[in-house]
Amino acid sequence: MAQGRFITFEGGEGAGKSTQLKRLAARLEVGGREVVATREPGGSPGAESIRELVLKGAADRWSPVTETLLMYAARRDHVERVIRPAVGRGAWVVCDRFADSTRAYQGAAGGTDPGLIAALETFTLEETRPDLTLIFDLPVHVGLERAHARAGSEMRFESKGQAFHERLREGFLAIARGEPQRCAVIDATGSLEEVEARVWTAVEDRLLVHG
Ligand code: T5A
Repeated sequence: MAQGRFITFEGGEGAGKSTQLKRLAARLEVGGREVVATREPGGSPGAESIRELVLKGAADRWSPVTETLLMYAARRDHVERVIRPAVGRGAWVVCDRFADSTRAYQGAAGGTDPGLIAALETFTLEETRPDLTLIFDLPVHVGLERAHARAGSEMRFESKGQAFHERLREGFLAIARGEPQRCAVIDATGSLEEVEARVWTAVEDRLLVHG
C-alpha cells in the first residue's frame, strides 16, 4: 500500500493558503495519488459545527483559552474521523491550518499559556503529526488587504488589529525556527504562479525526492 502523507498549510490572514492548497492537491492527484483536501477549524461534520461557533461574532466573543479548547475539541474529531483514516489507507492529506494555528493565534498572539497548548497537543493528537508544514509568510498589511478583498470571509480574527497580526506572524516564524525538519517557510509575496512554484519545490524536496 502507498505511504500516506499529511501536509499542513499555515500562516496569517490572506496569505494565500487556500488558493495554493487547491493547486497542490490538483498537482498531487495528477501523479495518481488519492488526495484529501480539508481544513481547520472544521473538516468533519462535528468540527464544522464548532467552526460556526468559534469564527462568527464579535472579536471578543470567546477568550483565548476558551478558543483553544474549542479548537482542540474540533481537532480531535477531525483527526479521529478524517485525517488518521485517510493517512492510514495511503492518502495524501492536505489541510488548511492545523495545530500551529492554535500555537500562533491563541498562544503567541492571544497570550494563552504555551504549556496548556502543548499539553492539549500531546493528549489530543497522540502520534498524528504533519510530515510537512508550509508556513506562508508575508507582510501583515498585504495579507489583510488580500483577506478583505476576497468575498465570504469570516471576520472575527481579521478584526483583531495590527499588533495581534504582527505577533501572529512572528509566532509562525518562531515555530518554523524551532522545528526546521518539519516546517518550510514559503515566501507568499508575488504572483500565484511564483508562490505555487515555491510550494512545489518544498514538497518535492522534502517528501518526493528526499522523503
Ligand atoms: N484559527 C484557526 C485559530 O485562531 N486557531 C486555530 O487553531 C485554527 C485552526 C480561519 C480562522 O480561524 C483561526 C485563523 C483564521 O482566522 P478562515 O476563514 O478559514 O478562518 O481564514 P484563513 O484560513 O485565514 O483563510 P484566508 O482566506 O483568510 O487566507 P488564505 O487561505 O491564506 O488566503 P486565500 O487563498 O483565501 O487568499 C486570499 C485572497 O488573496 C488572493 C486570493 O485570490 C484571495 O482573494 N490571493 C492573492 N492575490 C495576489 N497574489 C497572490 N499571490 C495571492 N494569493 C492569494
